[in-house]
Amino acid sequence: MWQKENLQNLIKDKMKDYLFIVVSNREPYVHVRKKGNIEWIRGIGGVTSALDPVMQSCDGLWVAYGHGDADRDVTDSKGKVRVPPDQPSYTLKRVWLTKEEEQGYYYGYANEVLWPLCHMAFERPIFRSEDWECYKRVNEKFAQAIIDEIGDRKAFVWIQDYHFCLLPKYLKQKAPRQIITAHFWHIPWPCHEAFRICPQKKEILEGLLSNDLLGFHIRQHCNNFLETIDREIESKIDRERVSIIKNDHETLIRPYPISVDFTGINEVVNSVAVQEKADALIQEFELSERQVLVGLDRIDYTKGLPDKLRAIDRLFAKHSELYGKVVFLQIGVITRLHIKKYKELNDEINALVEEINWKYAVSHWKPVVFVRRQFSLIELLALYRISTAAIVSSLHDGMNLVAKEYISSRSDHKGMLILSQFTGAARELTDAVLINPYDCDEFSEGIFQALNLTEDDRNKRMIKMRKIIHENNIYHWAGKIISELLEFEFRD
Ligand code: GDG
Repeated sequence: MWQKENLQNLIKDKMKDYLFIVVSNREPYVHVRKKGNIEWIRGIGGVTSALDPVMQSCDGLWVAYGHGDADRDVTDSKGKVRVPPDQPSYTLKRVWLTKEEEQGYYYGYANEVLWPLCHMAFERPIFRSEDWECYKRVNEKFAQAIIDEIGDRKAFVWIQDYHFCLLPKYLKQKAPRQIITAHFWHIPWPCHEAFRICPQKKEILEGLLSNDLLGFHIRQHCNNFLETIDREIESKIDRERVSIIKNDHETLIRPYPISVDFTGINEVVNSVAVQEKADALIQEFELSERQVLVGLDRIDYTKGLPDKLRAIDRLFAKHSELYGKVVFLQIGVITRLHIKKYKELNDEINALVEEINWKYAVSHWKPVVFVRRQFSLIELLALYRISTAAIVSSLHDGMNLVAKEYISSRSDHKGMLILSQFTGAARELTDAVLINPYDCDEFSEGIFQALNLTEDDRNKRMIKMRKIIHENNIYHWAGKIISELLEFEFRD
């Protein structure tokens, strides 16, 4: 079984003569100014939570956009700083972007085109040619930042996500013999019919085909990608090797389901700190003697938050015996608020919460508590542990790490996961209560079922799911990708 130590050893043995570089938009650590002092926080989001333990194991270089208001104060002249700040073990190199670049590349092309294009959530992408030009410029800027670090060395570069479709192409153009790239696509890859509307589709696909290895969470996303290439790009598809050959260059296409640090979570979850935080949450939100349903999502239209609230509404409409006995506690951190759709979603959520509480609340009890502050890891684990069940209601999700964190945190074998069948995680976690978030009746029935499971049933299902995540943990994910990456040989 892959654990932190295997990964460390693999990297120490095989990577020693090379540079190992991870590139992502979001940085793992952000420096901010608070009351005149400089403080640091961990970046939130799936990619960061997944890769930080991997980088700590191998002392690599992480290249990311530096957006904290004190980021420049702690870096050297090349934008570099050692992290984690309290236990430095690898280097973070920050790339600086202007407001216009952030707008066009991040909010514009990445999040108003590629994000809605790849998620089947029926949100229309907004194509603006100026955003595309900006996206290309920023990809070029990242390529130059990486090339500056590599010098005359050889490097394995591991690119994260949909912000960097053109980065592999630029890197290979600048240093064809020195770089081998793997690219992991953290969101779904849609069917060809959905993708073909994109005006820049050919350049995006050609950019991605500059990679040596291209990974998705599940086989279906790989198949969708192969079909897209088949229909759009002149190339040869090798179905045996599952690869695409274009202009004598081969790109391997592989499924790697991302996961969480199961062992790490289990080491922390039984601590006194988590127990104390659990008690504090019970007191703060008046949860004593009540069944608690929990949710934790970025506020994003793909996460199905209005659908989750409507299912809660239906649950109370059908089951008045639950009044006063069940509370739904949702943590939701606001992201991408500069995008109109996200503002509207936020308003829609506020209105739904207010309406549900107005309908059902009685003295000393309201059915929904919506908390908008960011939780620390300790609080997050405490939240998971006080629950009867957690609800993940994504309309479409590459994987969903909250689902896997939740299962990992329940070393007591209690709790239950109510999980949308449209998440990548649903492929592995078949013992969860699987729901269709679009079907309000079925969804609310699923919640009711999860509240009323026998202890024995709960136990058996949790044990099975925990075994799966214990084995397919984050080190397994990273280990598989890095092992495959190391098989490539640099061109002479
Ligand atoms: C993308 C894909 C894929 C959230 N709020 C807090 C907090 N978080 C952490 C969670 C979890 C992560 O953020 C969210 O990860 P998800 O996987 O659920 O979702 P995305 O951000 O959309 O991630 C997704 C992922 O990439 C990885 O490939 O699974 O499909 O969309 O780790 O715990 N963490 C803390 N406080 C919060 O308030 N500490």
